[in-house]
Amino acid sequence: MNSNRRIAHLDMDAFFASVELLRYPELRGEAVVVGGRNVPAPAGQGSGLQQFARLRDYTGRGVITTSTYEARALGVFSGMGLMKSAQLAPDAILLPANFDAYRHYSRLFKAAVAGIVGPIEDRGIDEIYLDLSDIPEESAALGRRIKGAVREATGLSCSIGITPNKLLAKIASDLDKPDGLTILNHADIPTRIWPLPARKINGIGPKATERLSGFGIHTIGELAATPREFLVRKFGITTGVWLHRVANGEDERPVVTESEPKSISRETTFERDLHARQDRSELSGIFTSLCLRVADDLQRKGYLCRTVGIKLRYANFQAVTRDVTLPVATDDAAHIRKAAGECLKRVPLTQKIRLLGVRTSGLVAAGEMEMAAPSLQQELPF
Ligand code: DCP
Ligand code: MG
Repeated sequence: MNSNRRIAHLDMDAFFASVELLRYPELRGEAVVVGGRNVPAPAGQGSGLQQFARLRDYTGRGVITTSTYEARALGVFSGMGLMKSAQLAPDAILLPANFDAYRHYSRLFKAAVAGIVGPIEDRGIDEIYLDLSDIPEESAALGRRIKGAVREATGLSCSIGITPNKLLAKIASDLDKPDGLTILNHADIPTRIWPLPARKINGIGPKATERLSGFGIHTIGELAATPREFLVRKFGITTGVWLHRVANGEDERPVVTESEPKSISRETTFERDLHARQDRSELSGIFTSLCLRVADDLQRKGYLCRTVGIKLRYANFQAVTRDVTLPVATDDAAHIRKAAGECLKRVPLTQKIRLLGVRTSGLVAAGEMEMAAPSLQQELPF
């Protein structure tokens, strides 16, 4: 075990709500909730607080995406139904979600941190892991510098945990929210980690929490004090051993920093060789589904492609590829299907085929395209 690792977890504070406050600074200090569907956008700047919808005005089945700490003090949190939360905080201000803006600020804070520590592990829109092991600077000073860079780049606050591993870092970043910086070592586990409820461990969900509490295990400390053999008997070898390890603050997972992909592709080898004419409809269905899956991969990873290509392997194992460059970058399955279809027209189809693939390249981050498009730029950033 490498006991010299220094891993940080950084999580933005009330992220979506805090981004909204950049746009509407007059809402600072107010209980504000983001969420719902079809929530009207406020009328515009300069018309005072009257322009904002209140939670009590909402009817529908929408839920809270996030809330400011002032709203949380009234008992309204992520995931609660809006109408139910209106009973607790009728005067809280309700804003619709604005995902383009959240993605924009997400990119900004990640770039600011990467500027200090190098590659990061991206864990979603508002959290990252960092491996600080090779940086000589002392933890508190480095943590403050990272927080400063995030604030300078975005105007937003975040909370950071710096500990020997990812498991503890994730717990630590949450201990002093908002605007927290929590530095823990193995020696701090009994006092800082063991008193916490078991569900604070990333991976112990509601089901496991309930089962554990059935055995009288509520805190991480109680879990650590439970014999490993007991946990293995009740949860099976993998989970039992894992529960015992995490309760003792052990976690060896590396911080995984990946570079940008160059291409995104899907391919499939058929169960039997197919012929372009006799098996036309079957091939066409497979082809379309490959395009759908590639489009889905692009959308999930947040890229648009400029080039679409196909790969074919014939029954005799000979392979051919063709590609086409699009006038406008896309992540749309129908556009990809059309371009890939054009490629298909340019390959000989007399032989049977054993493999078909669809590949997209010339990738651009979807957000960067939005920023570049003049019509959208006016809406971004605030
Ligand atoms: N989010 C969501 N649905 C949820 C929880 C969160 O859409 N059930 C979104 C809104 C949050 C963002 O993800 O702003 C980040 O989630 P966090 O759990 O980190 O919550 P916050 O950043 O809002 O608050 P905190 O200060 O507790 O991190
Ligand atoms: Mg957060």
